[in-house]
Amino acid sequence: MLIGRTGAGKTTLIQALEGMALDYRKTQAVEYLDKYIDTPGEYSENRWMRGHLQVTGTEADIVAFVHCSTDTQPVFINGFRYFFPIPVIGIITKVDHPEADVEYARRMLMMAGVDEFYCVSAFTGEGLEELRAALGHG
Ligand SMILES: Nc1nc2c(ncn2[C@@H]2O[C@H](COP(=O)(O)OP(=O)(O)O)[C@@H](O)[C@H]2O)c(=O)[nH]1
Ligand SMILES: [Mg+2]
Repeated sequence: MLIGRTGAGKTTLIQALEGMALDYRKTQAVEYLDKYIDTPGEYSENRWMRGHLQVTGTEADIVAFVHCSTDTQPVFINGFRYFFPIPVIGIITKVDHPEADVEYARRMLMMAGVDEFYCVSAFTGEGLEELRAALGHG
């Protein structure tokens, strides 16, 4: 299950991991795909929706906290990792971007309690192999 703010690159990343054409579409609801659960950014942005993420997370094997490398504000509250009693990984997206600040994203994810990170670009394909392998989709 991928979580993170609207525009972080969750849906595009799933398309890239699945070898699909990248096609922008706003995610309006929880979407159950073959190997992924995609979530709307609002679920991560609004504190009253956090419970929805926890409930949906019970259907997942791994939760990925997706933090965009161009974000200059934290997305996840401190220790949010501990809301989920299953493995959590951090995914830092858009590393191809000229304004990417991977270290900031990594620090924010660490404050959320994440200690395993994957740096990816859906546009260039960087990091996708490692991520697929980590998800057991290699
Ligand atoms: N530079 C760059 N932009 C990306 C990348 N992945 C997604 N984007 C752009 O970020 C925007 C939001 O992507 P989307 O996948 O819809 O984000 P979501 O709301 O988290 O599902 C779109 O305009 C994408 O084209 C990437 O790897 N690099
Ligand atoms: Mg989306």
